[in-house]
Amino acid sequence: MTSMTAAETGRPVLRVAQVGYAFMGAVHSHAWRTAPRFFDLPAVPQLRVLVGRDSAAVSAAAARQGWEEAETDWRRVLERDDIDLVDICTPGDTHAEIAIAALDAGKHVLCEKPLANTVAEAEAMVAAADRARERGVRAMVGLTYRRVPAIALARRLVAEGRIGQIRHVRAQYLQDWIADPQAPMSWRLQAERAGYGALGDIGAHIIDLTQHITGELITGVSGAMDTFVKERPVADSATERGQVTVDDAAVFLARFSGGALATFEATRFATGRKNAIRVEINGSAGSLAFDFEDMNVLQLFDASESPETAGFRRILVTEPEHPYVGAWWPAGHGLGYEHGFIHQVVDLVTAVAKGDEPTPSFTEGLQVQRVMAAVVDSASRHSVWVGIAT
Ligand code: SOE
Repeated sequence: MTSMTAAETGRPVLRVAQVGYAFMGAVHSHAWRTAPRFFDLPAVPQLRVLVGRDSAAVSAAAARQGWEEAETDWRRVLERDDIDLVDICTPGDTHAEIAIAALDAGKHVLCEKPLANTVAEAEAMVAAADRARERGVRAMVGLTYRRVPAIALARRLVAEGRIGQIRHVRAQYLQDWIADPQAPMSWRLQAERAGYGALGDIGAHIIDLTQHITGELITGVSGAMDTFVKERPVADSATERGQVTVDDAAVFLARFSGGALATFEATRFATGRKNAIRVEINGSAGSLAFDFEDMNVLQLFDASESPETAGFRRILVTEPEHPYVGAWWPAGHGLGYEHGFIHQVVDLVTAVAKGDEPTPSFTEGLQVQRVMAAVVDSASRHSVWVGIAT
């Protein structure tokens, strides 16, 4: 499958290069391909080049995922005049290097989360994004779940004051894919590649989501972390074992800038939970609850209703009035994991074409990084309270 051409659409094109083609790369490729087919975009993405280190594998992935060309060196892509945007879907250890070089080369950047592996790297990326902005070049971090319609609706309801002043935020991101001690090593379990474990891979999402929904920032944390299985088999080897150097689970208490008290839990050891992103927010006038395992639903409790009939209402977030939903299927037919990534492309392309600042910005990605670093700091000092400048 090839990308739509400018002639087909009569619109400007946005020529994309994507680095990485595994799980995240495949989801991003699908989003780049699909967004212009359902949304009326001001510019049409063209899937120009897919980049990966293994020549045969990247060529096969390019053909499968709909890219015009394959390339083994991202640096060569930055030298090309026919690339407008670089999408980074690699492990965290390469984010800073690729993103800074791409921005300095005048390419817009979309970078997967977490923004970087350290606060220092994230700060350097923000500085590059600031330099680039002066030349009209945009940067965005891929905290994708913001674009799940039920989450976007939750943010809208909070902003409208529907649940009043926020008292509690309760957030969990629960997976179980390494609960089995025999699950093999992967880059996600190595600090030098991934930075953090559950905290960075999935905790980053709930830090971002809760701040996004409430419109408030986390001002301090007290955390605890553990690595339950410290050594794992190396895939394709009968004898070799590798050291797990990241956290398997992270929990923390937090305070929000509006005064809410919060609890967070990120783990890959919640047996039976596959991708349960659960957020509950209790306000003075009501509550909201979301679980990604039932992602087309948002629960709303309105405290002003008569106690006789009040209760959590299950809102099926599939009406055309709901954020992003109008572009899709008739009411009740539901969206899936991949749609958040498509909506991310829609918002990014729209911002780039209009010259607006896309969100979440690298600055927002840096703030998430600071919260994670504070959790690690606190955990390493036996859960001491660590403040975060807002
Ligand atoms: C793996 O744990 C992972 O793919 C995360 O890296 C993603 O960000 C999340 O969307 C699903 O889980």
